[in-house]
Amino acid sequence: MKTQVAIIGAGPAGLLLGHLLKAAKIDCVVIERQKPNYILGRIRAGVLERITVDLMARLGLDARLRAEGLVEEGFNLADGERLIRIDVANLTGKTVLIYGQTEITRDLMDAAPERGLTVIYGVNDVALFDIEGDAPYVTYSLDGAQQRIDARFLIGCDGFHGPSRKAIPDGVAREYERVYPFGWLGILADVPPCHHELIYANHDRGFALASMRSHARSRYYVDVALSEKVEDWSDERIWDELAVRLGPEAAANMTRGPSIEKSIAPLRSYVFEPMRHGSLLLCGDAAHIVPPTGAKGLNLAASDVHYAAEALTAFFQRNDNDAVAGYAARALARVWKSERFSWTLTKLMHRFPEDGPFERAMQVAELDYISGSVAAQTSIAENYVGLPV
Ligand code: RFL
Ligand code: PHB
Repeated sequence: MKTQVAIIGAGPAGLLLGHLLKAAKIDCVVIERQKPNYILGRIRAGVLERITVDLMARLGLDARLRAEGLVEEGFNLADGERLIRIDVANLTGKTVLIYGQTEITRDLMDAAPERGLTVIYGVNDVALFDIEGDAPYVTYSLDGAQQRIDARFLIGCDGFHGPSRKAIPDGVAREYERVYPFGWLGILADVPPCHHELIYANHDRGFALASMRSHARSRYYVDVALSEKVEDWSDERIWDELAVRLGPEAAANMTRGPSIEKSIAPLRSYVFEPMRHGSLLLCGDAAHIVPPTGAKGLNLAASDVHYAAEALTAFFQRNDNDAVAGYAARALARVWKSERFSWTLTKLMHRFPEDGPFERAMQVAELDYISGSVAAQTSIAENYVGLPV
């Protein structure tokens, strides 16, 4: 098969990019290891920045998101007893939208056939070749048969564990990584949220987050040591822990119910440079990971895809090579700022095993400062709502 752009991975990054390229009349094919139902079963992000909503609007795929998404004007930091509200709407003039990654992915998947976007699911043994030249190609097997796609560009949208990043030679690559000594145990339940806005809590017993997917579906997290097993956490144990960590006001309004999903996600900060090598561009989790504190991962994937679509459109429509050459620098400038914010919020809201009384006092002092400073709240709000693209 021959195409202009071969995209590896049909998560939000790969599907969004495929649709944007199709809209720009650029030929592309997406290949994906999993089947659609598996992808839709992965419970992940819930908070969308403007860039992500705007891209869906540009594609004309925002009808369900506008109808079902919850507009959030602020969020809260909890410190034991008190709630510190960050009034995002008043401080920045912008809002975020609660709408699950699963739903965005479903909207993009459902629209693929009618937009002529080819997505090949269930491929194995994906390998990338000749990425340093002008005629790269990707091979894979499907139902036991070996296949090959020749393209002008390959785009790695295959998440943290995919093969694309690994195709870039060690000699040109640079990795930055911080692995955190805890994970987030998440629970999804069909119960009303305990609060109409998100609450990120730093309690003596550890971190907790109250989030939601709708007025009838809640998403909660507590941080746990990496040695913990999800089987050791009954629903009741999680609800008990949430009630303590989120503070009395949230606990009083919390409705308990059976979990419909429960999993532990490890926390990591990671950046891979460069995000382009020759004819291979990386987008989303394939190039970087942020800890979920601050809800930046999916939104960074969206901004990468926006830059990549602009660069590829300039190349194919105007013979402009410079935009592709500049892709990595443009994307990384935004990536590093989101890495900084996610890391800062993670440090502020979690207990690290190595922390002593001094570090704890610094967290308390910082939360105190934030609670009394419009400048500090504005800084947090403008990062939370999404930095300019
Ligand atoms: P994905 O979603 O991992 O998709 C990559 C796709 O590539 C496929 N793939 C392959 N395909 C072919 N061949 C191979 N060899 C392949 N290997 C892999 C995979 O099957 C998959 O379909 O990456 P993408 O598209 O870059 O999207 C990134 C986001 O998924 C991720 O950043 C967010 O989910 C992170 N995240 C959050 N981000 C936010 O913006 N807001 C949030 O509120 C938020 N909450 C979260 C999160 C991530 C979490 N977990 C579990 C990691 C909460 C959690 C708990
Ligand atoms: C979620 O709703 O899953 C969620 C919300 C905010 C975060 C991370 C995850 O920072």
